[in-house]
Amino acid sequence: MAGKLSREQKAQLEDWIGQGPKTFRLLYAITRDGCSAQTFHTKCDKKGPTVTVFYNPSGSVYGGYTSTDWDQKIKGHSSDAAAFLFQLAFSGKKKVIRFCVKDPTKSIYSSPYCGPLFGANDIYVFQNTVQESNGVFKLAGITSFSACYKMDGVSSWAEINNGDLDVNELEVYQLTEGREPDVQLERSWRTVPDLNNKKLSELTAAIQSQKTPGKTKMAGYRLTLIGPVGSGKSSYCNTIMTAFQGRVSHRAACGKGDTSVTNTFHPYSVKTEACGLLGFKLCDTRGISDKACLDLTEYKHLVQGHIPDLSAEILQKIRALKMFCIRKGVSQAVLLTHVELIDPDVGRDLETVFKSAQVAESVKKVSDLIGLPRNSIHPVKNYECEVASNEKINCLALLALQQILYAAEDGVENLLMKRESASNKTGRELVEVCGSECE
Ligand SMILES: Nc1nc2c(ncn2[C@@H]2O[C@H](COP(=O)(O)OP(=O)(O)O)[C@@H](O)[C@H]2O)c(=O)[nH]1
Ligand SMILES: [Mg+2]
Repeated sequence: MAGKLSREQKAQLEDWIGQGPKTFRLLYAITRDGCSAQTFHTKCDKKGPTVTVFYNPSGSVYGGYTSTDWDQKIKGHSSDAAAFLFQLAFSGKKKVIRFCVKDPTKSIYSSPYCGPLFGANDIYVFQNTVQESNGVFKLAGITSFSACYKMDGVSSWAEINNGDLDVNELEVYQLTEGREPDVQLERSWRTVPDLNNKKLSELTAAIQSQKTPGKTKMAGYRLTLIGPVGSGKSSYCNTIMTAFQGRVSHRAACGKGDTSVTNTFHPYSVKTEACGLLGFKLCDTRGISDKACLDLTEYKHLVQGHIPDLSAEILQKIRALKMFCIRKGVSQAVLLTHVELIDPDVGRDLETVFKSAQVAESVKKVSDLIGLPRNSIHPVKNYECEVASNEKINCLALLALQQILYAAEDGVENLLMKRESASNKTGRELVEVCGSECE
């Protein structure tokens, strides 16, 4: 088990601890090992520097670092001037603060009856054993504000832990000097064929021949790309057009900035010499930012066929979108863009994408965040600096497109069945794709 801490979060901790890169070895995880003071000490005592991390149901991540040993035999405080508490995320959003120790003589407290305990109950996590209920451990410990740690930047524990000590996971990692080796899984996390020209021809042929279900009068599938500004929605349109036309496409305007380069809802048809217009349109939308909440009414108009300007949105609202799409029978998938930036190996060779532990971790994270199954999440790398068509980039983009079209087909089949059973009701046939920016 690799643990839930992302590479970016590990890098932040390394930065705070100083003295170069560290290897994080997961010693203890309450979902795996049970939440018990005894197990914590059995697994974590006398292991040197450790980091304890709490993950709560609201999406907050926080914890404590100590450079000294946990040791139940001490039955008291240990001194550690290097210890600190930290915050890595609050309510699903990145928020990084380090809280330095102000009374190093009381940095941590070891006792056979207690789980990890920092300060004079600055975080007193749990006693004895805690049972899990519906995926949540109610730790029922104590959090004393600013007893032995300087809580600069927050005014209460509620700004760190959302007001309680409920967690879905608590992990303790042992830290040793030296960089973690880049992890390549022994077996691919998704079985896919090699990304080569042969596969590219197969994918192109399969997508070109994919028809909309015969009984509908629909002209084709509309694949609407929704996601944050800069997540790569317009670039994905270009990547798909590149894959079919054999040279890099610039039809959709792309770019970086706070506001969207794409100003309107723009449907792109794809034409090939062999087949003419293909049976889908890629609908590029303005990016959504987190400056304001998503206006769900606007979105409803969008999925019901009207074309408004999308205003701003916050990520959590994607879950509301998801539920809305489920109710409307709209199929959904996620494009995990910028995949080559997740893992340097993937950047060097896109072929390793399905063997990369970091990519697998990101797919899992997106799946947890949005609440869609992992097989609805498709890693892609868009054309960005490349000026020539590349079979691996094309294959990855078309593998995603093919799965999205399958989901669309299934969605329409469901709608047709519904229509048959409620004969005079009209159905709507649409496919939704949520763009997602990887970390
Ligand atoms: N490295 C990398 N850059 C990308 C990728 N996708 C998009 N970009 C870049 O990210 C920026 C924003 O992309 P864009 O498609 O305009 O995002 P949009 O706002 O979602 O339409 C552009 O500079 C793109 O070149 C990707 O997969 N990898
Ligand atoms: Mg755009």
